[in-house]
Amino acid sequence: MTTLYTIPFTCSQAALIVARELGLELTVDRVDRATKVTASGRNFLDVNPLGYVPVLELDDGTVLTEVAAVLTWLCDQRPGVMLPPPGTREAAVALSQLAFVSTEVHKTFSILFNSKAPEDFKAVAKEILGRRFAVLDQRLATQPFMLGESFSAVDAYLFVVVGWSRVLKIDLAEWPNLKAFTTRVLERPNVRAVIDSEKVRV
Ligand SMILES: N[C@@H](CCC(=O)N[C@@H](CS)C(=O)NCC(=O)O)C(=O)O
Repeated sequence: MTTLYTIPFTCSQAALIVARELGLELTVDRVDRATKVTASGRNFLDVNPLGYVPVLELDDGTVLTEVAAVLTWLCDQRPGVMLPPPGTREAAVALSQLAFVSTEVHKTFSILFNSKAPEDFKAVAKEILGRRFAVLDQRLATQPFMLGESFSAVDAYLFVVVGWSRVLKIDLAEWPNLKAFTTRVLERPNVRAVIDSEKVRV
């Protein structure tokens, strides 16, 4: 059985959403952020020496890190449902959007959560994030989801990272289409179920 290592309310939530939407069965092993010991008692640093989630450990022992790779692998188990079929032009667009969410949005948020980052650096990061939000807002002005009419793995990832705005008190009013997108995704029963499951202590 494939194991997904998670920390609640971090980017690993996107993998939980995608797995649930696709009806994939996974063993979920939660990582304690402070001790890096998992709920099953493993030293998570033996799985990923960098200590971050998500990590997918496949049944043959292959270890996959990086949200974009983890989501792509999950989607490849049900090709064409939450990402376009591999090798198509649409798949290249999807990869470009996954990479954008990862490198331009997620990693800019990471600066804002870094307690060692100086305040003036955080102010610059916030400004950059605003410019990225503007591009997303424009994209979502003409279509409900990042790749068009249907909910995809890109949306799951974007939803999770943009959700961190609430914690950081970044008001999304300036980007109404992006704000409406988060409400739209939150209405999905599978998304609600994942959020509720992450609130439960294990
Ligand atoms: N480059 C990695 C970054 C993953 C990442 O930043 N994970 C964060 C949660 S969103 C994490 O596990 N941080 C370790 C910690 O909080 O201790 C990816 O794209 O998956």
